[in-house]
Amino acid sequence: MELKTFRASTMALCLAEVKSNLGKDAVILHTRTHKVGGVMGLGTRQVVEITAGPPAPPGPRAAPARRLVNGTPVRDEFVPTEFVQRPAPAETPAGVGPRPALAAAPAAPEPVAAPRPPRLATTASLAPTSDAARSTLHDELASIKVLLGQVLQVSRVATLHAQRAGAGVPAAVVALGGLPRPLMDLYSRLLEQDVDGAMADELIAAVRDDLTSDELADEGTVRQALLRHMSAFVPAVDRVTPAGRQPDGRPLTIALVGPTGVGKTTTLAKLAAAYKLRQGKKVGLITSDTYRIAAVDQLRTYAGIIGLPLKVVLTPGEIVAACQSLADCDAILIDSAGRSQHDAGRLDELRKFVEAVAPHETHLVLSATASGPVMARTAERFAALAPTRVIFTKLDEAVSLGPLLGVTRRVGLKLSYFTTGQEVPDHIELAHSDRLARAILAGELVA
Ligand SMILES: Nc1nc2c(ncn2[C@@H]2O[C@H](COP(=O)(O)OP(=O)(O)O)[C@@H](O)[C@H]2O)c(=O)[nH]1
Ligand SMILES: [Mg+2]
Repeated sequence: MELKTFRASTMALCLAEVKSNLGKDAVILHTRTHKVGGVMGLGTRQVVEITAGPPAPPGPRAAPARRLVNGTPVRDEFVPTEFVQRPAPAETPAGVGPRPALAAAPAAPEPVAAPRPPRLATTASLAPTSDAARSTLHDELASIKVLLGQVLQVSRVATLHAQRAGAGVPAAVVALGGLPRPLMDLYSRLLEQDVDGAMADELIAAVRDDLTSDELADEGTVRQALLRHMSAFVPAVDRVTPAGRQPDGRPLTIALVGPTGVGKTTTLAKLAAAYKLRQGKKVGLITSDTYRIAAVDQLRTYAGIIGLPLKVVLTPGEIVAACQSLADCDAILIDSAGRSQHDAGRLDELRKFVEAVAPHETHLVLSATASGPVMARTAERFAALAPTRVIFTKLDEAVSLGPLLGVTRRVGLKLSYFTTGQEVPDHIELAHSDRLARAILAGELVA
């Protein structure tokens, strides 16, 4: 028989090639799928290869060969009759006696009546008579089970990925079929927790490159490696900046900026309480949030309870004077009015306040309850205020923490604090990369 090898990017295309070259009754002897190109397994291209020959002449039972039925390669013998819908009544039962090769099948109308039930193809006898045959059947069923599991998981991951990316499934996901189970599980976990798709790809590729194949089979080792890589994406300050006189002679001056309602005032009160009550430092408060009477009252109430001086300022000139009047403090904490990232004019006004003070630290406050794209856009607009740190608030209320990974990386600033509830002063903690990485995988902060 004259054999030919056909190659294409998908099985369907390759089969179409075979059909158009050798006809619909072509005999398929071998199929193989392999990958070409790409870097570290990502971006590889799949190539499907089919070796086929022309239809075999009619005659006694030919050597086992696969054939095309409606574009699907199947083994000729051992196809259980219940899976085959035959148009003609008189047909030799499958697996019994010699059957003509498909090539010689009497002009069966093509395609065969549709829709047809799924057809299983196996090389093992379904009624094994020997131990060897039983073992072959067992092995084949086991490998089908594994394959099916992989297919289901790849399709689950692909769906998640497509939802995240809002686009089709990238080549990287298609290439995931061969990922070890622990890595695949963590990959879907990242996507379930709303980690940006491209970032999840990057993390998984990094872990895979880091570990040996033995290590990749161990769930604990894979998890630790992933946490290490995730932590690297969310750098944190790791210590509270000590209050006290700074090299420029001024008290440590910290401003909080961010959109309305994210928790700036509450967080400022928590920080003030921590400096004063836990560290015994002398703290002064300033607010420029005079747009809402309630906003000043809110901070005044906290200042009264904690026992701190509060200055309310209306202009950039006044804020400089207020800082000078608090020069004997160890720390000056500045609250600001929330600014919509869509309101360029007011954002510019806030920028003038901040520039007049030149704080030692400006913390951008972002609520973890916002979506990744919203946080990213907000951070972009507030970049005009030259923030130096990021505070994530409301970690207790966020549905998933995955977006924090992408946002932190995009902003390129260290994390300073997380807040985890409404209570002043308790619901605040120093940011820790590892803790956040664990929380992202767990879906919540865990003790
Ligand atoms: N669940 C939860 N609520 C918070 C947290 N931080 C602040 N809040 C609440 O968010 C609302 C707005 O807070 P506020 O400090 O006034 O926000 P601002 O407009 O940015 O100053 C208030 O009801 C706070 O109690 C937090 O970490 N978790
Ligand atoms: Mg406020």
